[in-house]
Amino acid sequence: MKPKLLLVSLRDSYMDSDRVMPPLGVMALHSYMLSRGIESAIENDFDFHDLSKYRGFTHIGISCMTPQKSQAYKLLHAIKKSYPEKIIIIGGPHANFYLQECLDEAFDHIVVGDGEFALEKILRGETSERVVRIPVSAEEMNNFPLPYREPSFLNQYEFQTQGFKATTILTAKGCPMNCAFCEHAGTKTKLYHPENVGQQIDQAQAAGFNAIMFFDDIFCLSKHRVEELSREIVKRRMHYRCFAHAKTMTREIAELLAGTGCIEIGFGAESGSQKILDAVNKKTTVRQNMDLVEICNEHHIKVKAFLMLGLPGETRETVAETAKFLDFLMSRTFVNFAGKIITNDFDLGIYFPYKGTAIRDAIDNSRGIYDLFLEHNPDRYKGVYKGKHGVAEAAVSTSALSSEEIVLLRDKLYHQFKTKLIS
Ligand code: B12
Repeated sequence: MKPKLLLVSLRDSYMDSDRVMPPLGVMALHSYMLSRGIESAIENDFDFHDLSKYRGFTHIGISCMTPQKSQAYKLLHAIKKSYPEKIIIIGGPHANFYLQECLDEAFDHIVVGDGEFALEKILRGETSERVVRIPVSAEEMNNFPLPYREPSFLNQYEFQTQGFKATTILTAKGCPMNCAFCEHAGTKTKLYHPENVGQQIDQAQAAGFNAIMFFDDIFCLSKHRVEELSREIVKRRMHYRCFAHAKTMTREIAELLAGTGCIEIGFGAESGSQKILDAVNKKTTVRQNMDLVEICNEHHIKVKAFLMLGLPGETRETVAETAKFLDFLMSRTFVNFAGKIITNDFDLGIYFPYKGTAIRDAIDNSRGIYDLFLEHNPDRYKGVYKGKHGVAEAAVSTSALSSEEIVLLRDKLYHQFKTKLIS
């Protein structure tokens, strides 16, 4: 029988909105399958009440982040009950990092890592392996068709950056840094050619977007890379937001960014405590974090800093240092690209110990490296750093702070500094 694929992007009822960032993984797989002559459709609002609509599909591919796992399992059980012959495949970050949990469920296949070749092999019936891993090289990735960005689909998602209607693009995959809290630590870096990024901007422009949110961790990897990318962006006269790193930010890079339409950067400041930055192998200093803020603001670029409480070694003193950093960040006002006086912004989550991170692995293997304790069976938690209305849950504690104290301290800082926001 000819394969017919349904790709499911799950909903996130626990987030403020799940119609902000489009599901890039699913969009990449969909256009790849179409280019290979395989029938494929995307479902981003799965209807649990009427499964008969999915009768015609032979394969159901679910893309899953760990907080979405209960929905993925519910979908699996519902389909298998009504249509046991359908082949159900799970992929995405949850399949990568929670492989054993996925194996314990009745998925026919679990795809670890890149999905394009693996899923094609499954659809063509060329593998009977349950776990399928077929990496894609940088060259292959650059030869794939562009992600599916049909305006009617893309326009269901919208991210606003300083009043501009934005959508997401990745300029690279992987991250060379080795932060102990991240699953992507030390993964192979694969860059998209600048021309490929340019074509993706064209797709976004054709769909009516006038700003881009570059979502990869390493947009500002080096001056050379920023030059290459900004040449493509400036041709299209788009405003943009990207991620930066305190280790690589310089005045020259900030000038390049500002001169080519960058109005905002996000960066992982993580903590205001040097002790904690060192403990999680961030390889940056609090001073570098402050310099990044100053340099960007001087160039009219707004900074959104991402921080967490509940990292190893957290104490009331380290929380006070984070408060000091937030005070520095949020007390500054500066003139943005449009001549308006505004403030910076931040997000403050609570560290969630996902499997696949150096911290979680060390604790699971009883290596006493970190001053961090996990609640009994932390994976029973949903696993969001920040959910609806900014609410965060804590599955961690330290020798100085209980999980309840971490939540209270986080809520206090969050509300104290969010009131300073001028946008
Ligand atoms: C964009 C992004 C988001 C967007 C999601 C937009 C969306 N609708 O998809 C937003 C901002 C909403 C988001 C939110 C969160 N995110 Co996020 N996010 C990312 C980010 C930066 C990029 C993901 C992406 O688009 N990649 C590009 C595509 C092309 O790659 P991909 O999705 O991995 O897909 C490929 C393969 O995985 C595979 N694949 C994917 N799906 C499927 C399905 C099938 C059937 C198959 C066969 C294969 C397959 O094939 C694809 C193509 O090769 C990653 C980090 C990263 N650099 O990957 C974190 C990341 C995925 N996020 C993470 C986290 C922790 C979160 C939050 C929990 C944070 C929070 N607020 O608390 C929330 C959870 C939201 C949720 N949905 O549950 C973790 C996930 C950890 C985990 N174990 O699941 C990551 C890995 C970051 C990290 N290092 O910690 N995130």
